[in-house]
Amino acid sequence: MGRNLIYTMALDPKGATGHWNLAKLLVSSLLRTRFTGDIIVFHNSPRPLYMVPRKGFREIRLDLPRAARDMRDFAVLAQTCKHSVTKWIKGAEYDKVMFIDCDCVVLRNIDHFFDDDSDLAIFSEPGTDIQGDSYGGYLTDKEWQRLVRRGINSGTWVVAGHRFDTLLRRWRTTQARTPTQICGLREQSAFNRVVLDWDGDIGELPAGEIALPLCNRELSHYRAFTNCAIVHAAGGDDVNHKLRFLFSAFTGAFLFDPQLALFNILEM
Ligand SMILES: [Mn+2]
Repeated sequence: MGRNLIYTMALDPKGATGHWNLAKLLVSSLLRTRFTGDIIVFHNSPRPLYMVPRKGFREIRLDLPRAARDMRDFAVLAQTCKHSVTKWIKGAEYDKVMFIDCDCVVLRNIDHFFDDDSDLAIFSEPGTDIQGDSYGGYLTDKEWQRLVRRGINSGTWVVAGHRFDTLLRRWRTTQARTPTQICGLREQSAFNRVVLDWDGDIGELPAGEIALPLCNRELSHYRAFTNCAIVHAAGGDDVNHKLRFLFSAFTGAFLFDPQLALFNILEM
């Protein structure tokens, strides 16, 4: 068995710290749950995530490919960086590579996400149709009319290391094309296209272990997300809103005890 890798992308507008902190919550949650693989965070802050290095964790400075014109342009550029990392990550060195959006925390160990035999494991969101404008921007007309399938989230997937380059190259070239349908999220729509055309075994990440409580009503029940392995704050609009929610998920999972010791220290 080779080594596994998780990477995420945390880019902030100049002077902002929102995504930097989201990534830190995510990495801390992975380390607290004893993830056994390597972790890489790409970020654009001069400040390191941790003052004390963590074993198996690396941070890489990455700047936007060009200056952003406005906040919307910034978000598009930042999302595009998800598939621009083959210079730093050599997929063949790993058994599996997982991408996790930085607006996620893990509530328990996710080593088993890497056990699947398929060479691409994805998360199809419950209660969605791939024709939604978040997923279906690159569907053909026929698929738009007839394909029955859930939309695929581009924020959590695992690929076999030897196919990592292929996946990212296809994702990048697809996204460079003009969408063929109504398209809200171009990066995620391009990912859906690549999965539909994938020439290999496709698996689903463990059912019921990924929750999107801020955008998916199927999983919005409190128990549904507190029992999940990954909580993904997709659709949480503003970064501070996501941070507040994920901070509460993190503290609920890792800093809670029935005597509320931490709270009582702070509220002496
Ligand atoms: Mn996300």
